[in-house]
Amino acid sequence: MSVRVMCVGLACVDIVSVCKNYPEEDSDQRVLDFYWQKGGNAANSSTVLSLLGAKSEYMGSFANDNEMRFLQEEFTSQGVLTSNCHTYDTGYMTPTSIIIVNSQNGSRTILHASKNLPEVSLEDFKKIDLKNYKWIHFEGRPNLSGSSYEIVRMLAYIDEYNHSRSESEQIQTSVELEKPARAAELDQLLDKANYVFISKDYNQHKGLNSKEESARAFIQKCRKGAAVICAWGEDGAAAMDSQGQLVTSPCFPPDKLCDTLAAGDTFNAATIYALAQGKTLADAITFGCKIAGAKCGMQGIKGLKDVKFTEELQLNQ
Ligand SMILES: Nc1ncnc2c1ncn2[C@@H]1O[C@H](COP(=O)(O)OP(=O)(O)O)[C@@H](O)[C@H]1O
Ligand SMILES: *[C@@H]1O[C@H](CO)[C@@H](O)[C@H](O)[C@H]1NC(C)=O
Ligand SMILES: *[C@@H]1O[C@H](CO)[C@@H](O)[C@H](O)[C@H]1NC(C)=O
Ligand SMILES: *[C@@H]1O[C@H](CO)[C@@H](O)[C@H](O)[C@H]1NC(C)=O
Ligand SMILES: CC(=O)N[C@H]1CO[C@H](CO)[C@@H](O)[C@@H]1O
Repeated sequence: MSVRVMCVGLACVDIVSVCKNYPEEDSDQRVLDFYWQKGGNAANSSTVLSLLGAKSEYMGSFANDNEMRFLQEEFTSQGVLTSNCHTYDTGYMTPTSIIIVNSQNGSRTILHASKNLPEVSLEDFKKIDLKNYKWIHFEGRPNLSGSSYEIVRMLAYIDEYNHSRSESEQIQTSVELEKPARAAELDQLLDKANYVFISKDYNQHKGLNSKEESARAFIQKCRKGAAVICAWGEDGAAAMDSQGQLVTSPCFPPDKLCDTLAAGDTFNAATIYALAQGKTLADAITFGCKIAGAKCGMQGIKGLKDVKFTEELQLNQ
């Protein structure tokens, strides 16, 4: 079944050097490996959605530089549409992270460069034809535009659209609150979407110590009819709907743990994929944990394309 899902947020380029040791300052050495990789929460989740078989679209801002062309090629080869991205012409730079991996112990030192690329605005968003979408997911991004919080405005715009549509034509919305440092702004999104994904970091920053406790605390802040979903690393995930019904899933560890980066983006994408197909909250987070667990057994996310929905990964087992 093919459902069209859009993820709004950041795409960036990770420029990775894998070194024998962490380099000494002012030294000169060869690296063991070097590669570029597409990153950013929304970019990763839209890619996972496509790999799972959804019709997937990414919306974000593009600069007009080589890094953006790399990102676009990656999206295209992974089957993710990007035709509604606003490209800023000259003087803007794609957000980039220089990552130094120490091969001795896998430590990653990250140098973020994010200069001036504007966030997606309501004005850009209004150009899309909402009737093409079943689900729109927002990565909780900072509120940088001065007088208005564009994500709040985009969510309100979707609500307004939904208002005049029959239930089957309405668009489901979700937001992800991930970075505790942005809590003051991101908290504003809690009561603005139908599904709210809250990361373990974010919950712990609020003094919440388990997935169940987190779901119970945050559902109070969500709007009527909404659900909250809390992933909790090796402890799986929990979710609660607005009737206060709690559901949980354990984690599904791979045979051999390989790489847990982007596990959260994968969990969000797989859970949305299942929900968009009408699965229950309990089945959806279980599917999310299964796919995220499979991801942890591979390097990166591209291998998810080959994860067959074997019996173990069936939605309704
Ligand atoms: N070590 C692990 N083994 C298996 N699954 C895992 C592991 N770590 C995370 N996951 C899965 O990924 C989901 C998201 O993990 P989490 O650590 O919360 O994400 P992130 O750190 O990327 O925000 C979890 O709900 C779980 O299902
Ligand atoms: C890796 O080793 C470096 C020293 O070379 C140390 O500073 C760092 O904390 C280690 N990181 C991890 C994740 O073990
Ligand atoms: C953030 O958004 C609010 C509107 O919700 C606005 O009043 C405020 O000025 C914004 N702050 C910043 C730093 O952009
Ligand atoms: C996006 O996914 C890549 C793996 O494909 C990962 O290395 C990167 O850290 C992820 N980015 C984020 C923001 O999680
Ligand atoms: C699916 C969905 O989000 N529906 C909402 C659309 O917006 C109206 C308000 O205008 C809500 O009542 C619906 O729940």
